[in-house]
Amino acid sequence: MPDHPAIDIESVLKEDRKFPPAAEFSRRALIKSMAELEALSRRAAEDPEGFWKECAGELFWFKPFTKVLDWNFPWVKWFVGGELNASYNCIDRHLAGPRRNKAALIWEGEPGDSRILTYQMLASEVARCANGLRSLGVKAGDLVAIYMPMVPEAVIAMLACARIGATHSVVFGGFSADALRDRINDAEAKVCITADGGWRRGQIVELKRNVDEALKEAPSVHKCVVLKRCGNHVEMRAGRDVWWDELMDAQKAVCEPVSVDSEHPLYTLYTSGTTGKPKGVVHSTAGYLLHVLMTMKWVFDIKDEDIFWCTADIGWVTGHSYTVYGPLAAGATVVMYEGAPNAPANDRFWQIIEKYRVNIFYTAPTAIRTFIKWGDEWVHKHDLSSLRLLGTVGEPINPEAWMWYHKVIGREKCPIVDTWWQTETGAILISPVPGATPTKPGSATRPLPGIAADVVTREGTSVGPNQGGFLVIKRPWPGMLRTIFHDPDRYKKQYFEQIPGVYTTGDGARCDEDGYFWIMGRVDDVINVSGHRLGTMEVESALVSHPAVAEAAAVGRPDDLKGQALVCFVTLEGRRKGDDRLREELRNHVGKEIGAFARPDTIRFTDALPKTRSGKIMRRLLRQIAAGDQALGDTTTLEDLSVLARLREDEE
Ligand code: 7RM
Repeated sequence: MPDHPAIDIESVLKEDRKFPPAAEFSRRALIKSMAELEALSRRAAEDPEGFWKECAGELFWFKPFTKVLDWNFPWVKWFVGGELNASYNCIDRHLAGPRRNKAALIWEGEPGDSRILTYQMLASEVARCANGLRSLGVKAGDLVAIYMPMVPEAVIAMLACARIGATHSVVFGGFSADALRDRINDAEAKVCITADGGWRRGQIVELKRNVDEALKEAPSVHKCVVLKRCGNHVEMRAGRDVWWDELMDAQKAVCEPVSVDSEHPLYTLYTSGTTGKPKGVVHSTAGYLLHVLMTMKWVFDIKDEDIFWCTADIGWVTGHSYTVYGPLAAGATVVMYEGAPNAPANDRFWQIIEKYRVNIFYTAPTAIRTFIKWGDEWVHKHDLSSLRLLGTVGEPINPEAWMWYHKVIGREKCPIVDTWWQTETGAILISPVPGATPTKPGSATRPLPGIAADVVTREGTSVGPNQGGFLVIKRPWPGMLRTIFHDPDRYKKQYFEQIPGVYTTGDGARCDEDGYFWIMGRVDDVINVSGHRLGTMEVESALVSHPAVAEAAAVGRPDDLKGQALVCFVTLEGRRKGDDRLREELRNHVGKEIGAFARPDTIRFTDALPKTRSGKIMRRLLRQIAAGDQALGDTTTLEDLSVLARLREDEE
């Protein structure tokens, strides 16, 4: 573990704009005012267990729990003694009323094909798949790897696992054979579900070929189910590989759900740690499901008539929580899109919103910055008037991008929920509640009811308003991770031993005079320039506020004089080229926005930044490049390897 010096991240940027929710939005919202929200938060703070117990009435239980919380630091159990089934909660409970015939899934393939599954259709498909998995020997407690494109069958497979009490491990379809192999082996998955391929920018991503490669060194897998999506040629290994269609066609369309314990592991999901070795975050059934369901209501204000679209791939946690479990537990209609945002052209997302009249749209700041770069004309080609609420997740959103989202996509009418959470937290912890919270561009605003977030020093003492520090959570919450698969020690060390008595998020933050949280970036990325400890977010925000800059990443390079020198990697708007004059202009701009001490020492122009597959900038790699390191360590989570090669080519 990196040792964090007694942290004091200095906060250097000021943002004063404030946007109250429109009266019309508040009037129709589930939570209609700040007074109502504050009452809920107060109730939760005074009696957390009573509060969550009341919330738990929103789930359907096969057997009621006898105790709300069992907190044996750092091990937690929620809703002790209760039994339920996640697929029952996401499907069957909606079949008794009019939701039976409601669209659960509106799916759009990249080539333009589309499918709609009602809740009843989803029920039948999930039952067939559950029976199919059973026929392959999958039992409660077994692990199933899912390596699929963004197609309805991926959701069906997840829910089918849940139905029979199997724990799924979804591996993002963009991962390589090696990355897939490591994840399968760590999970010791018995069965792997995949497809011949998936569409991405008109090309076929050959998933089955990667699976074949991975399974050469993954002895735990004895069966592989293959969905025909693209029709590309695949090798089928006799005795191991079965076609999805052939397996499912032979099954009955009903399947009794298995009643599992509240704490039964619903899924594991791998996230890359700082050391590179992926860790399998384990989520429970009851606590997780309750937390995603409650945030669908509080944060997304979900209504029966809404069409909800979260653009995240199901290979990462946002897809699990806000394409699958959250919306379906709420009985909502979700949009799911298979391909790239620029296939066939840069307006694909806007075309989809117009086509299905999407009401709630949830995406990542990295995507928003890309849309800005592509130009407003792509947006203006489409009627986005159906949108009533916008959301972001994944990174701090710089105020520039927030304002663009607000004006160009939201037509200044839609509240923006900037939602802070992590794979480990399971669901959203800090976010505006759209009918209540006035928003400030760049702030995730306040913790949700029942969430005890704080900003503290390394010793665990709360810091004052507007002082930077460690973002921590002081009490357990239902959706929190339960352990790291096969590595309980790492769970303890990484999250509960950095700062005494609390959950450490690894993010730096400050809390302003209104109790609003401003996430300043990962603590490991803090840059120490002549004793000033700078969060990456603020330097990057300052750069992006310059009209020539599309995206920026700030890192430190060892420097004898200053401790660290500030190195900024910058991509420019449109076709603009960088030169020394612009370099000087950008240095001055940051100096003016933040202060002379924060003037970047080096500005490097690049056509792209290295990012993870979920769009987060990989500052660790940039740090190494800035320092001139030759070996870059683990790069398996990198989205586009060629970015690195290009970055190193134009090293100064
Ligand atoms: C959901 C997800 C978690 C990390 C987290 C932060 C960053 C996420 C925001 C954010 C500022 C946000 N899971 N992060 N959301 N930073 N504002 N609204 O992203 O496990 O992949 O990443 O992402 O650093 O710790 S994750």
